[in-house]
Amino acid sequence: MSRVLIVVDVQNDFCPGGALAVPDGDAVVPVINALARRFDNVVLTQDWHPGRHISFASSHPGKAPFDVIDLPYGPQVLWPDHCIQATRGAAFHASLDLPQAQVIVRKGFRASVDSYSGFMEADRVTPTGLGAYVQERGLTEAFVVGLATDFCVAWTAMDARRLGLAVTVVEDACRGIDAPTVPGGTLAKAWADMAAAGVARISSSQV
Ligand code: VGL
Ligand code: ZN
Repeated sequence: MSRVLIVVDVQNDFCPGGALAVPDGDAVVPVINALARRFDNVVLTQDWHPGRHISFASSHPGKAPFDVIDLPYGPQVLWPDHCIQATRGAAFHASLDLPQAQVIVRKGFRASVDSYSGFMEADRVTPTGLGAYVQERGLTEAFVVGLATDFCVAWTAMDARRLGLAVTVVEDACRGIDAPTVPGGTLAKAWADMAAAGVARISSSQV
């Protein structure tokens, strides 16, 4: 099988001190750097929002981060402003050391639609191009790592399954937000949804 490592959103705003900091988010960096040495194919995703974005609570008067609203494409969790195009917060973590990465897929750059997945925007019809890339390159097995486990990692992993790839999430190379927007929190739900979709879950020592 031809393997690809998909490194999701290891950006300053998702690390401690960032606008949407994932607890312990920067702990994934050394794990991912080491893991990536064992892959011929490495792809990065980068959350890349315009200054006003539909996923920002600041775009909806009276709403606060972690409120959920209904949009034409479904429910949308609202977030603090984050990963604004070409800001320091949107940059990759300075210690992420992946010179071998072949492709950087930016997502969430349309003001009126969010994109957790590296493959398909939240409207579920607009592709990013990553699906065509993996198919044209003959990549059949995806390992997904990065931030955040329960949003962009999970959505990317499940979309990779929909494309027919074998998919594994490397748990110690991910960290989650665990938003209280669903009973039991979003992290447990994401792991359950991924398991139901046939996504495998391992630690980096098992890769
Ligand atoms: C993400 C929330 C909003 C993520 C991106 O990378 O998981 N989460 N934008
Ligand atoms: Zn975002």
